[in-house]
Amino acid sequence: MPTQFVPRAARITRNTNQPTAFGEPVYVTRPPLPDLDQFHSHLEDIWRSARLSNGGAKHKALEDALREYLQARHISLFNNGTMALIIGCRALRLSGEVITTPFTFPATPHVLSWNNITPVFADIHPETLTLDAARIEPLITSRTSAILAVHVYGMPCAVSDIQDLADAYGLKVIYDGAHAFGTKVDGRPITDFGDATMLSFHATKLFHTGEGGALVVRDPSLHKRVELLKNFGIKQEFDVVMPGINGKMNELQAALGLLTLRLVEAERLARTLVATVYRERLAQIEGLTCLDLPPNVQDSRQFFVIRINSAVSQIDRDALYDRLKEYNIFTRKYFHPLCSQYNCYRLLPSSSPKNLPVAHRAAEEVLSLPFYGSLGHDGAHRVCDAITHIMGHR
Ligand code: T4K
Repeated sequence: MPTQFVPRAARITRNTNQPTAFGEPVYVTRPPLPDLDQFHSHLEDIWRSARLSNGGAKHKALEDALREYLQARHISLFNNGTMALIIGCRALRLSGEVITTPFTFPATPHVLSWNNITPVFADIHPETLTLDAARIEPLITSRTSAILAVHVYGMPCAVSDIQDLADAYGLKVIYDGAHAFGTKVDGRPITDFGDATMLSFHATKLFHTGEGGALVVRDPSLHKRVELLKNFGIKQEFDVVMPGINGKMNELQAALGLLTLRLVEAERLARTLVATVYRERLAQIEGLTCLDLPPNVQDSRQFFVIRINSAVSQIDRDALYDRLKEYNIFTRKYFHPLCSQYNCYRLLPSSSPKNLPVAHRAAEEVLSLPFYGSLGHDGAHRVCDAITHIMGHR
């Protein structure tokens, strides 16, 4: 009789009484890195051509590869995601006020400030933690020009509801998709929604170019404006048509991207295995829930986020964050504090905590766990051992 297959997770019996600390610090992420010899070979090409920036061969090759991988109509590469978003707002000619989420990285409202636009914070949805479409409408004024929503942790925003509102009020929609590389909704690429979507290729991202980013748009004339704005507004030699800036990705970044793109699928698979261990083990803990994406969504696998309900659990999120350091595990409280709590935004009328109760609660409860392929099955179990030891079983 053939032996029945027992998944490895089920075979391992763990002593959760005395978990040991990791020998090396375990951070929230670790970038997938290509073979150094392969990178060296790209460097040799670059050295031979003496073309280091301004749309060289590597840049062109990466742009083509990403356009195909992301099924994007028009893509522009940038030196970082923040610059892509700054230029996206500029190219869409946004002004006045833009409605956005406080539950994000500070770059999101900052790009509005860099465009002399006032961010207006709306509360988030209690389950998806993305901008709550039902909270947007009451904040629309005659000064509102757009909605800037974030696919936070790769969770897609309520794209249909947001588009309906934008259509009804004549607003633009721009998405911060820093966490949503490769996310799909019902098989449709996330970059298909809204007027423009920014992607971040920072070292901490699943797909990265060290520093880098992109803006994906659907309208060809918008794409032309973005391309001009990211290169000083230069149309051709002796002809500068608008006050642009320098947002260009260089050849070294693009070369790294060409190699990293080949690692994405394997990395996503390895992260899926880590996520499986986390989900199985952490479900046993009282007051701890894992953030789940709907079944029709292909997960970018950028983050693994848990929420701690301190009314039920034995300790709160902050205590767990601190105690995990004893095991050499460095989690992150993405995104606490809220952007509306920072000095530069806290005096805005929309920053009042009474307008943002769901976001305030989420910011107290979320914790991003170490999440990268090389953490592996055993590493994921050791993280769970530590959490279980600190928080206790159900
Ligand atoms: N919008 C949203 C919603 C974003 O989350 C971000 C960036 C942006 C816009 C802006 O996109 P970019 O302009 O950055 O393209 C990190 C990243 O710097 C930032 O890109 C990212 N979001 C944010 C969520 O995380 P920090 O300050 O938390 O990074 P840091 O240096 O503490 O790194 C976290 C951990 O990652 C480290 O403990 C170790 C590991 N790490 C980090 C780096 C830089 C590595 O292993 N290797 C590395 O090279 O912001």
